[in-house]
Amino acid sequence: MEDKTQLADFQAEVLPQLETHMGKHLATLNSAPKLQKAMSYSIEAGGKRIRPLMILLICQARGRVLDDDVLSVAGSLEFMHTYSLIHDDLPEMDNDDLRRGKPTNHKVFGQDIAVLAGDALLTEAIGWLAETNLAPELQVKLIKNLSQASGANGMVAGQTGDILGEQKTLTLTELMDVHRKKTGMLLEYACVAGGLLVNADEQQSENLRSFGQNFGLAFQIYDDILDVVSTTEKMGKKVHKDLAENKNTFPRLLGLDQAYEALNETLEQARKNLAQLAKTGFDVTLLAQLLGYFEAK
Ligand code: GRG
Repeated sequence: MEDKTQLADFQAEVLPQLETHMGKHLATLNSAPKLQKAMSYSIEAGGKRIRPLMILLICQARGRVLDDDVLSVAGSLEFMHTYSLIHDDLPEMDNDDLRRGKPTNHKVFGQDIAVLAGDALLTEAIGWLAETNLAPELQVKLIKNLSQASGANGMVAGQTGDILGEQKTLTLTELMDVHRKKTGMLLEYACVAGGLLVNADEQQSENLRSFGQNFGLAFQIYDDILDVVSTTEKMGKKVHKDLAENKNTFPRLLGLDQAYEALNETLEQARKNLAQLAKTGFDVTLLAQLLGYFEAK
């Protein structure tokens, strides 16, 4: 079991800085009051902040000061992620009433404003990167990577595959492709962005990207396992949730034991990535502690 004490201290120190930084940036937008409130509502609703945290952890691992530019790159990613959640919750998609323990954006502000709040967060996520004091070439690389991770061949493609896949049982390859795009690519981007911020060399960048991919896959397998081990009522009987909802999940395709095995193998790969990074001067202590997120609950 990973010791998470130092990671908890780090989170307690840097996440409030990130919240303040995002709040300040939102305030500079000075948009129409209802739109402004809707954007702030979903950002302030919280969440684990795993994606920006990964960027901050990679900078910490290389001793880079967590200055305003680093916080902006981290905040920009959280804006992108939050837009995806607002849109995912809409009646036309998952039709959810609750997100981050609060009523969803469209429940509070209406569907029209929720669509627009998501659109604005998406656009501002990109624009924010161009407003940093980072070197222009670095800004362009970040913008290109974030656009690719979230756009027509990234997260949006994954969401499309997920929606179309609801009509049928996906193969394992198809399921992995959907998850890699829908959830994995933003986590991978977090590691790529971290690498760019610490000026990683080719081999380090490759290991960071691979760590992000393995983290993303583990994140999804873990999420699916949590889904199946929780139960839900159907016609008065307790049944596994994913079976009740006929969802495409790893445990459904592989069986629960095999899904746990796949999770452990993926985590092992992620640890190997960290071991490689450690050989080239990264202090991976806290990044390793982040893998404790996947402990059995
Ligand atoms: C609408 C374009 C578009 C994309 C939506 C990410 C996504 C695609 C949908 C989210 C649906 C979902 C519940 C996916 C499972 C894994 C996941 C991404 C969970 C949410 O991320 P967390 O757990 O959330 O990091 P917090 O609230 O902690 O930020």
